[in-house]
Amino acid sequence: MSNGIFSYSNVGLRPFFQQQITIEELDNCSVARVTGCQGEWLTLQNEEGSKQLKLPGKWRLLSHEEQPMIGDWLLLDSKLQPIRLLQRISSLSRRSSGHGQQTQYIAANIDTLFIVTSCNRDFKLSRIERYLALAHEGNSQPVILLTKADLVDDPEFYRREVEALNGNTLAVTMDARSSEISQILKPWTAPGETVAFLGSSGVGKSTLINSLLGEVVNRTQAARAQDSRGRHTTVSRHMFQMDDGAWLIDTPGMRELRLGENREGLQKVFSDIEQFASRCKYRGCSHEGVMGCAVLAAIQNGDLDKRHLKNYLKLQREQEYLKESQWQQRDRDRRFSRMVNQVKKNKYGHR
Ligand SMILES: Nc1nc2c(ncn2[C@@H]2O[C@H](COP(=O)(O)OP(=O)(O)O)[C@@H](O)[C@H]2O)c(=O)[nH]1
Ligand SMILES: [Mg+2]
Ligand SMILES: [Zn+2]
Repeated sequence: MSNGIFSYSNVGLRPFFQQQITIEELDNCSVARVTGCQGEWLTLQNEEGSKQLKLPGKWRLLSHEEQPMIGDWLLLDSKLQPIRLLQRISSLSRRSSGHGQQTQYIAANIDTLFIVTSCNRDFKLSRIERYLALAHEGNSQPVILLTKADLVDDPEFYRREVEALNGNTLAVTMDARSSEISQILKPWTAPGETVAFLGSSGVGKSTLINSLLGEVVNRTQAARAQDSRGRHTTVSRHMFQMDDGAWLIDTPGMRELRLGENREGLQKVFSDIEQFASRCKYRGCSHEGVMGCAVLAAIQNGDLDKRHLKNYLKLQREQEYLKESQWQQRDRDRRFSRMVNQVKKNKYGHR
């Protein structure tokens, strides 16, 4: 810690987490925040400072979700070996692209998700809605940071556009290089707060983080490497603490951010549509034919925006496709294990 004083509230150990530790554990164990992940190596921060820990092998057998990610709280025994993760208050994940449909976990226990987009080419309401759904899906509070306000004539136009989206989203315009960034972002960066930055590459995430940390850091860039199958994986991820302030998490450049399984995100961002939909004549209405469709009627009356509906249907289809492919995957797994059992039974076991 930069000020030499470590207090759990300073690093974000809220009552929500404290309550998960038994009195007995309080006596014998300690808690540390996972501030870095690099393959099987974790960087942990506790009252004694920062240390590296190699994750014991049995942890590697757990699902991705059950393994530590940055932002997690880890309970350690007296020998500083990990006992268990504390239940997360939020997590940020996305589905990776391609056939695998694997969920990729980005960070845990994020209080505020800064969705960064610039007031120019990058600005797309439908993308912002997707990010908003992602934030709600993971249970963090989104705030839209509109950078490069210095490069457009009317930055307020962009702010109004965002704030007119369903759900009263908060948006702030800024020049990410300005010396006032710490002041502008202060409402979300009090001690113990954890914030993450999400957005396309080039929109100013690193510039913002550098401004907040008060130094030029290159360390926000996640190192990339290839795993044994030649796929790109991010091997290194870190969070950084501002002087006496919040934890900052940069997210690796993500071209594609697809929603996970959880429908809550969509429900929040598109609650207006879902409200109209409950009045459609037919249950399971696709809102694509006019027969008794209250959603299309709302569009006709100007109560709903066409783009908004189009985006909703698109994101919904994506999510349905995910469910289907997971079901197919499970089905395949089942058939495979039946086959294996059969082979074992017939004693043709060894290959
Ligand atoms: N004029 C202007 N340039 C900016 C602003 N924010 C970022 N930049 C520039 O845009 C480029 C990309 O910024 P960077 O922080 O690396 O984006 P990142 O990929 O999101 O981390 C850099 O050259 C920044 O100086 C801004 O608000 N105004
Ligand atoms: Mg960057
Ligand atoms: Zn309908």
